[in-house]
Amino acid sequence: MQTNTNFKTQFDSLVESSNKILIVSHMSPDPDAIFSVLGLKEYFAQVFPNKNVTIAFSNSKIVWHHFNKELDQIVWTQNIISLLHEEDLIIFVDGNSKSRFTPTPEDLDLKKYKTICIDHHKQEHDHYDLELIEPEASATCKMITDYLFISDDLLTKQACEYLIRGLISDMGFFRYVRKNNSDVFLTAKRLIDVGNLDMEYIYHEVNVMSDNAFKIFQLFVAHTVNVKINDAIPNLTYAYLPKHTLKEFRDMNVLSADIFQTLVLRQIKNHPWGFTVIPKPNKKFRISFRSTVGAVNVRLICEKYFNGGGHDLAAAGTYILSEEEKDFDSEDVCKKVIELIKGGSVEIVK
Ligand SMILES: [Mn+2]
Repeated sequence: MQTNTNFKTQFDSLVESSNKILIVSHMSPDPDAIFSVLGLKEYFAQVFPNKNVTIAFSNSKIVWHHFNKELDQIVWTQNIISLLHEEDLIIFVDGNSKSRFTPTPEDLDLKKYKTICIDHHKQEHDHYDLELIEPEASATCKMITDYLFISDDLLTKQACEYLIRGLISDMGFFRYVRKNNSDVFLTAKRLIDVGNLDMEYIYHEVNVMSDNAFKIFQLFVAHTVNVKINDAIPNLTYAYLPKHTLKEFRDMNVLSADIFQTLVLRQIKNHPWGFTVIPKPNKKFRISFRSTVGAVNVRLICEKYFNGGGHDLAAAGTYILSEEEKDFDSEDVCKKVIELIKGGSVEIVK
């Protein structure tokens, strides 16, 4: 097992011996992915202010009303591999298999670089020179706080603000806390105390909706369906945005989907899990699941059918229309998802 100082020492010495560093996180980034890289950026500003560091995602730019300035400092590219020239160190965060970071994992030869991975996902992982992979950890932001920001002097207010947002997002504002991960409160306490943070403000800011986001939220509610599949599978709720909303709202729908998932999915009595479907460009749909203990393991579903992944209780992936499905709208995709779930076997989360 890694001790905190031990990991930091190894991390720092790999960084020290590198000239050009690339920090990447997973495609379809969630708040833990975004704030992990921003947290690392703060760490570098404190400890390695002169290192040449690039932060990038293989993803189109995310729209996030509060953090647009920060998001502009990130390189948003089709494929992070196109950025690799003189880089000698790659740091992977919030994912541990290279297929999470690039659409062409076969083109990324990890042996050509020094590599570090900090992550808390469960699946089979690739190998890195320095690995900190703890499936029980609540969030990558928590690991970065505990293992790198080991002294309070390193924790700027800015770092605390970033890291707490990633941490509470993966913890569903602490709804996922159980005996095995309740130490998340200790990390949260440190971030709140050192950063002098106010949770009420952060809760408001994370869940606040612009006029357009609220319109999307209303559309989700208008297209919500409760389903009973069969006796072996707990009832679920699904909701979708019709295809025509893509032009109108662009990237905003992901943000509203998040809020809808938090406020509605799993909150309808006897429907302990569910998913949302939103249209993306190029005949793609983003499928995002939420579940609860006693309901279905949604990570396995996303890995098996939707080329995605995540956690047992919160996971996402993509559905791409085949030639004969080219006229499908989001509702047809929802029915397809139900069909796949019905046809396969599901695992219940204990
Ligand atoms: Mn995470």
